[in-house]
Parts: sequence; C-alpha cells; structure tokens
Amino acid sequence: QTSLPGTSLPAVSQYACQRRTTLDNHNKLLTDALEVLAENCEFNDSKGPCLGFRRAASVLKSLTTALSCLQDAVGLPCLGDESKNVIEEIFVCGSSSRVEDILADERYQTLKLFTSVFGVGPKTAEKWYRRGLRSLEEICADSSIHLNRMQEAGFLYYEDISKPVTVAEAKAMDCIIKEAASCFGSGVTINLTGGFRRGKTFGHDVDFILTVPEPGKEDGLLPMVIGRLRSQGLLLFSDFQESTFDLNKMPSHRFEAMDHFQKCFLILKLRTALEEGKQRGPTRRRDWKAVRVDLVVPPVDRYAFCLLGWSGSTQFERDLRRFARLERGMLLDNHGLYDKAANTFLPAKTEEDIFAHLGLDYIEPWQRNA
Ligand code: TTP
Ligand code: MN
Ligand code: MN
Ligand code: MN
Repeated sequence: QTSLPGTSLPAVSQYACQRRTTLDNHNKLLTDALEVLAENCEFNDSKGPCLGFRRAASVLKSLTTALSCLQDAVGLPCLGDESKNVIEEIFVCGSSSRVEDILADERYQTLKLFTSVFGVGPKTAEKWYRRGLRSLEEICADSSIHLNRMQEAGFLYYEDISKPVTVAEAKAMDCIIKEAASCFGSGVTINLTGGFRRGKTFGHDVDFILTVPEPGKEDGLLPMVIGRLRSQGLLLFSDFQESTFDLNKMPSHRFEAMDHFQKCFLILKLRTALEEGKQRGPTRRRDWKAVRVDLVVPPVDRYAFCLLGWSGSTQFERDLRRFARLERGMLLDNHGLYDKAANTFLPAKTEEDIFAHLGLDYIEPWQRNA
C-alpha cells in the first residue's frame, strides 16, 4: 500500500471500490453537511456539483479517524474547493452557514417533503412546488393534480412507509417472501440484499434477490409470488416489471440504477403483535404495518452481477463502474462485465469472481457503505 508523502498514513483511493467503508462514520457532522449540499444540487438539477459533494462525503465516510482541522484533509482525493470551504467553516464556526441556509430554505424543505412520498421524484416535486403547493395535505386536496398508481399508494400508506424499517421487520419479511416463493419448487434461492445486506440497522425498504437453478426457468416466479401474497391478503400495492434482459446488449456506459431483470416494487402488510404495554395507550386501529419491499429475479448465470449491483451503496456502485471503465477498459453493470480489449463477456459465479476480474481486493458487503 502506498503512503502519503511525508506521513505514514496510507493513501486513500479516489474510488470507493478501493476503500473499505463501514457504517462506523467518524466524520458524520461533515458528511451530513456535504450530503445536504448534494441533495440541494440534485433538486436544482446540477448533476456535476451534486456528484462532487457526494464523492467528498464518501471519502470522509471511509476514514477511520475524525478530521479535526482542514489540514487533516490534505492529500485526500475528491475534495473540491467548495467541499473544503464547507469543512473549514464547520471546523471554525461549528456549522456551515451555506448548509444552514439550505436547511431553512422553503424550496429545499418542500422538495424534501414531496420526494419522501413513494413514487415522487425531483421532477414531480418541482412541478408541485411551482404550482404553489407546500404540504402533503394541499396535494391531496388539489383535485387538479393527477396522481399515478404508485403515488396514490405512496400517499395512502405514507405514515407507515415513511417510518424506517427495522432489522426485525426485515427478518419477518424474509420469512413471508420465503414462504410465498416455496410453492415455486424447492430450488428457489432468496437472499436479502440492499442496505440490510450492508449491515444497516434501518432501511427505507427491504430488498430481496431471487433466482432458480436453471437459466430461463425463472420467468413465472414473481407473478406466482405476487399472486400468493395477494391470496394471503398481504399485498397492498404491486408494480410488476417483466424482464427486458437481452444477453446481446452491451453493459451500459453510464451509471443507471435501473436494470432489465424481472422485478417488482411492493407494499406489503406486516403483521405486528399488539404488545402488552402498548394496549393501554390510545387504541390502535390495526395490527399491521405497511412496508416497502423490492424483489428482483435475474437468471442464475447473471446472479453475481445482479447481487453486486443491488447490494449498493449507490456511491460504491458508481465507483465500481467508473473504475472498471477508466482503469480496466471494461464495462460493468447489473447484467455483466465486458472486456473491451478481449471483446468478450467475463463469467462470474460469485461477487469474488467479479472483484478478481477487475483486479480489486474483495470488499465485503458491510464495507461498501460508501
Ligand atoms: P435502495 O433500496 O434504494 O437503497 P438501499 O437498500 O441501499 O438503502 P435503503 O435503506 O434506503 O433502502 O437500492 C438498493 C440498490 O439497488 C441500490 O444500489 C440501487 C440498486 N438498484 C438497481 O441496481 N436496479 C434497480 O432497478 C433498482 C430499483 C435498484
Ligand atoms: Mn472506528
Ligand atoms: Mn433498500
Ligand atoms: Mn430498494
């Protein structure tokens, strides 16, 4: 490992896939501030600056000690002038006026509120904001607004799905999905992916990856799982997307979150036990909580790529792809890895195979919280 000149500290890579980033963030004050700036840029459709702040925050998340002055950041990659100014202001004043201004900004607050609804992205939020709408109540009361099916469900279950999902709830959901998939045959494998696979203790949803032992035999799996959940009375919302996967398609050049596998975005009922102590409080209307669940089903020979892609974090995925392209001349996405020089797709059974093809040390899922 290389060192920074004049120090014994190991150099930090500009690529998140060459850093180990656990959930133990020693610079949370700084990374929270940088992420507010990134989010605000996203609302203003400034993609470049947004990525700059996200990369800066990601580098700081990988550090095993807390920075205590700007001097400590010398030699770190991905820290632009704007990020450095914010960091310095926080060290000198305790907070950044630029960040405080954004947090107090009506537009930022409103767009943040609107995008917290399932199915509402920055574009829609902006449209509603420009119409003068400022609260969720105002949107629901405005008859001239057409909500799509997903947004409709987003408002209907807002109270539940805006609350974080716990590990216990993710485990309970795991049992429900396993039970629902069991009738497809014994060969179905179901694994937790997304944030919970990275060791997060809370999530905005629960992500699962399912597959069957024989490629091409997975087609009916999700329709059957969804049908079973419906007959159990657990299905509150389902957006099913048929596979558009084409083996001859090149891995995409740019980072896109969306892939072409069979998948569904669900809202499911999770039965909650009425605990002794809670019964004395205000009477609860119901004994269930609505929880967001994502299911994806790749053909088994694409499993490792899909698992790697769905495990996140988004910043880690971005840098894996950027590293593959810029440092190795390869194209990586959720479907495969393509070697441009050799003009061939590289096979992989496990995530370890993919890291090995890229000449990268293996990074465990809980070290991908970039
Ligand atoms: P998310 O569930 O959005 O995020 P997360 O699980 O990391 O965190 P949270 O606790 O907020 O749920 O996405 C998980 C990963 O799935 C993310 O890296 C992006 C990836 N993904 C795809 O690769 N393709 C897709 O079509 C979708 C919807 C997600
Ligand atoms: Mn530590
Ligand atoms: Mn998730
Ligand atoms: Mn998800």
